[in-house]
Amino acid sequence: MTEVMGVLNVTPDSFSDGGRFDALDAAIARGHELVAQGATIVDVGGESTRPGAEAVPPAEEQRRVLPVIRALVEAGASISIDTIHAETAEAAVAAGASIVNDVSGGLHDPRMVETVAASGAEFAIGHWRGIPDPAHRRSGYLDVVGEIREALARSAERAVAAGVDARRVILDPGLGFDKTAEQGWRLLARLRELGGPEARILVGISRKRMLGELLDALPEAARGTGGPMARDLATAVTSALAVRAGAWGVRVHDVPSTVQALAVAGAWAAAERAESSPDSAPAPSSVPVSALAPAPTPALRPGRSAAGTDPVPEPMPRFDGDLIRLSGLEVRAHHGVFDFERERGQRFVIDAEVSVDLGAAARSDELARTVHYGELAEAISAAVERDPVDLIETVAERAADVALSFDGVRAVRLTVHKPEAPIDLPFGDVSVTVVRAAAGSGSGSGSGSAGGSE
Ligand code: PMM
Repeated sequence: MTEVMGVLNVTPDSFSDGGRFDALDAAIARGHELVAQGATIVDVGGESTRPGAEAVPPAEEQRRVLPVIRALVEAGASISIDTIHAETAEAAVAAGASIVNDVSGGLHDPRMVETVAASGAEFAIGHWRGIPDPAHRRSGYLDVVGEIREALARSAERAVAAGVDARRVILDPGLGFDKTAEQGWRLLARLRELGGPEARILVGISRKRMLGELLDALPEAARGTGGPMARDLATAVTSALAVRAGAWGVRVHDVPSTVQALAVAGAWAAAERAESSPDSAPAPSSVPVSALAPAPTPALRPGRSAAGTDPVPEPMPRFDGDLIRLSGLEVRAHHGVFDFERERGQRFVIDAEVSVDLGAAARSDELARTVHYGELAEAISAAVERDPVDLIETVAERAADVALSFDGVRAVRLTVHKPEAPIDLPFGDVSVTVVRAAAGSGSGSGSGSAGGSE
């Protein structure tokens, strides 16, 4: 499902809302409106991070955001707190926020990573090189995608070392934050390369200058009304393309336009799936926004193209459309290369996603037309408990094979975590992921168990 993060800037100096929502009631009403329009998360911020914006002391930031968060959480909304201050993050999570959205990725406030770890919140890590410089004097990159991927990985490692669960990390390229428009477009074009295949990538393009620069090059009569709202159509189109390119979520000011763009792209993606698998065509009228899944993504192997710069794409099993996700399945088993691992056994944790058409089951409400998740859990558990092997790769392969044997399963992405692995350094988790397609599923290369592992 695509996450649509609706922006709620509770700031008098906000570029985007002109300060209209700085009064408490109006801010809460705006939050409700964002949810009604289709926002799955409301991103509440009390300090603008836009270039040139005035710094706000954390106490004032909290005065602005905390009552809004409490009221929206009370009404059942899912909230992220947009802050670079640990103190505000801590108070916001205590008030009910479930995501800390830090555009500095924990770099601005040295206490941030420990605070997020202790709070148990999800952590959206933005790429940042300091308080954004409107003159772009810090926008020099030799390889913008590679450098930002590495910087995000470093920030994520710091967070995990401080105790943040790696599965709770979200990565954001930080468009507009010390990046030129050209660099921003390159990042979008290679979005999937910013993290591993499991990474959740958040894109905040909304109303940003890179869109303004693009629109300024159009004939005047095509540009619309001017002002930040004139960028909402371009925001919606770019956000839908970003999701198609692999984004997990998009952060936007104008939710309806993006929800509409996602619905269009979702209908398109559903039709593509129907074309590749005629029996599973969903009724076009029932395509939800969440049907939009990233286009089949080529895995990247470290080779180079003839031009010498671009990674060479390798076919991967097609893994889009409806999914059943089973996560955190705990199994005790005796795998590993050391004798003590074989003797004592240890905990393995499995996350599995099976790609299966859920349309028939959803319409008929019949269990027989879907994958019974209880049976799936038991089958995977039994496959993991089997005779000991050295590698978690082997365990993952066995479990994926079992998942593929369920009727209707077209592909499986399965991760085996070994959180108690014998590593002599502090670490959060180690895991392997395999992605496999059913033979004859029409997925990816389509011949037998095709796919890659990381
Ligand atoms: N951009 C702004 C603020 N918060 N959060 C995330 N995760 N990603 C972004 O790109 C981002 C953000 C810029 O400020 P605005 O709210 O005034 O647009």
